[in-house]
Amino acid sequence: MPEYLKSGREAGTTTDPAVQARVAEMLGDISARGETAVRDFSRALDHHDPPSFRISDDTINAAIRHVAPELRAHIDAAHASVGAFARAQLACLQPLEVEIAPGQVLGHRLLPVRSVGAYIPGGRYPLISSALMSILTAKTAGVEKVVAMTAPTPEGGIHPPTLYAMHTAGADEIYALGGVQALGALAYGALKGLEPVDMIVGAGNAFVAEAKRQLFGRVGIDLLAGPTEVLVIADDTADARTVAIDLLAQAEHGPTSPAVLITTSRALGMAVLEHIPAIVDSWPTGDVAGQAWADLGVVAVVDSPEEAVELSDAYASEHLQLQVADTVWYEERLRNYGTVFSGEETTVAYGDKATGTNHTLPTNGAARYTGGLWVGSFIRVCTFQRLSPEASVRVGRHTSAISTAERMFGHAASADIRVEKYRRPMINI
Ligand code: HSO
Ligand code: ZN
Repeated sequence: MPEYLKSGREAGTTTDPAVQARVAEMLGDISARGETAVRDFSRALDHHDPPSFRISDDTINAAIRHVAPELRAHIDAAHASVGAFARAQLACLQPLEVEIAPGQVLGHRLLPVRSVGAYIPGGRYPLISSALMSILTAKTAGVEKVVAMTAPTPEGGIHPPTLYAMHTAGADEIYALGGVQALGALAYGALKGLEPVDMIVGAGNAFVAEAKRQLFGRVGIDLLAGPTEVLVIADDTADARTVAIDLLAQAEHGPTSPAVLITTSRALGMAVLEHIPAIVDSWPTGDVAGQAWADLGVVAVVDSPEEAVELSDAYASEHLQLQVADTVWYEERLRNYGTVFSGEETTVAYGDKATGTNHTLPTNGAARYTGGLWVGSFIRVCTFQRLSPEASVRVGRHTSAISTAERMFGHAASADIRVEKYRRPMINI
């Protein structure tokens, strides 16, 4: 059993029924009243009711000129890394055609989703990098049309650096529209000139996540993103202050973000705890990070690296950092995580912004059954089959027998007619 130097409340995984009901009501209203309902919600919730929610090319170009060239260069560098990795991953996806038995040709084609709605979270922070993660990845996969939406700023536009990232990532249409009204507009095509999209991706608050859950089926979705999580595995070689900063960095996302340290060194665990208050006090975002840490932060001391792996796999954290001497030993054994940052040289914030891996990742234990967003998320692997007449007779006999045993008369008939038809020329030969 681990020794808990600090334990936290268990992070919530269920949606508040009040949120569920409100979202259902809003989506129902948008589906029924279209743009009028979208406008009503945008006016009431964001005080935003422009003649058009769509951002024009002139506005985009003017806004971009307000972004400092140095910041643009940093965004361009992140763009290059995200794009390069997405292209490399895309190259791993290959079409297939194989003759698995004589005359029985099977295969798959890779077909990109046609249209995608990319929701870029606004909320507490304007996440510039989220625009790259969803829009650029979709465009790299070959998605024809990406419609990007993000909540308006109090001035009624879009945070210029985020707009720059959205535009350079290849968004085909950009709208200043946030929350459930944005997701409803995307799914139902509830704005003049906007066609319903096939899939919606991107993180957001609890209302946005619930709207995606309710819209799933009508449209595809990527993941149901919950609050950001971090788990650090550290041994006695780790630097306590760096570990403390890394834990609090993700806690900065919001008061419901869990941060967990698993360590084989009690001394390191104690030292990390000692560093926390001063760091919290020195950060402008310390109130949020401090609250999340107080409520959900965990420091667990384990007896062995094996126990660290077992506990980490049970958490199945979105982000996993290894600040240990032998990172390879851990990497070979760990099974459940969204992405792993190996060694002190890298950290979650790097992946969030600029290493090039996607930062849309499984939370709430979903890493047990899925990876994060990637080019493959936008590509349908659609199978096909072709049979020679001989193969049709062979497969037809199997199909007929199985269907008959299931009492599926019609299925057997559609096999039998082929067996009958293609058997004859074979007999004649
Ligand atoms: N950690 C967040 C992503 C992010 N953080 C972007 C900062 N910027 C979810 O993976
Ligand atoms: Zn983050």
